Amino acid sequence: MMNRWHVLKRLMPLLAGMVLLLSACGRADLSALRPQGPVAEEQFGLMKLSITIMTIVVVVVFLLAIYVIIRFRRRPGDKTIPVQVEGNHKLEVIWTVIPIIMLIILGVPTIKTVFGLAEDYSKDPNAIQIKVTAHQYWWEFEYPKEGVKTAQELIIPNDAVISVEAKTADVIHSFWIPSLAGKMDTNPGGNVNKMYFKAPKTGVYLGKCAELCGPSHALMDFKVKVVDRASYDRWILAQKAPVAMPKDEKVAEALATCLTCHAIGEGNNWAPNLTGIGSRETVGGILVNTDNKKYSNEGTVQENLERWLRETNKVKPGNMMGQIPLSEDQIKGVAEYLAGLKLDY
Ligand code: HEC
Ligand SMILES: [Cu+2]
Repeated sequence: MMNRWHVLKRLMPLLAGMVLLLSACGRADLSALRPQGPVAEEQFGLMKLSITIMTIVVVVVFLLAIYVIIRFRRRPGDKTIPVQVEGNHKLEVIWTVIPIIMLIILGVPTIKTVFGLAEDYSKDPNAIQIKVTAHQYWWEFEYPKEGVKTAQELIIPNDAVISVEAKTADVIHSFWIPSLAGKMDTNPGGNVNKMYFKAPKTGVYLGKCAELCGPSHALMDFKVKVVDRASYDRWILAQKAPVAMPKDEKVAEALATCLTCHAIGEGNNWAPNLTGIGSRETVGGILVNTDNKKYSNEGTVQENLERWLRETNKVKPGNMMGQIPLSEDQIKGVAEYLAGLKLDY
């Protein structure tokens, strides 16, 4: 009894560590194991089904193996050669039929779900149409019907099917919102891959790039913000409203450089559209905007914008913006202007 307790005490830290590790798997905004919409739920259902079947197989095979090893072991002094069995009709039929039945149980729902999830809503007038373009290392979201383009933060209503057409501007990436849907690869060569999902619960969900795409792959995060229909409509309108340029001449001058790549308001350009950047959840998808900073990637919008401009290549190594040479005054001024670009919705 004492002895067993001793062993348990030594295992405690390990067990505690595992509990901690596994508890992180439960984040509702991030985990495929806590689905927050019907598509993710179906995918989770398939995971549970296949894990259950595989567990049964492992348990049965191990029990049989252990039984055989013990029951037919060589006993001390026994020098005889065991009976050599060749072919057993009954056993052969059993171990052919059981796997076939298991494959059918696994295969039928899998094929049904996979084909169901491939349904094409890209022509459905009631669905929200989103064109996703993956870039090293950021996400572009275009709403072709509404004429709106944004980056790093996908705003969607909670009452519609979201139809996604995903492509890449450079290398392979993969579009994944673990607790809602995915993954969907974006392939070079003009490929467009389609998927759909629904997000009935309002809230903010974390999205990821799920395909190693370069040094900042792990930082290629995005947010999905699910809002009610009225907020969504307000957001679309706000996103299309004209945006005032900075009053301060020095700031306007510095901003002119930025606008060779970015667009603010109506314009169109290849780098992230910065309209409403002051009211987004993040800067660059990875610096989280918050007023009570806890982690090193957090700060106020102003702090995060300054940090992005001050050390662009440190925040996202290998990014396509690069370090723009700016004075400390310019950094503060431009960041202040951008932080003030807020959308009411
Ligand atoms: C050479 C083109 C280029 C120039 C010039 C440029 N940027 Fe960028 N910028 C980018 C690209 C590309 C990204 C996306 C980087 C990434 O996330 O990997 C980006 C990202 C950003 C982001 C984060 C966007 C988001 O959606 O969260 C901000 C803010 C930003 N730039 C501000 C500026 C400002 C301010 C200037 C001018 C001082 C500027 N940029 C100049 C190309 C450029
Ligand atoms: Cu990527």
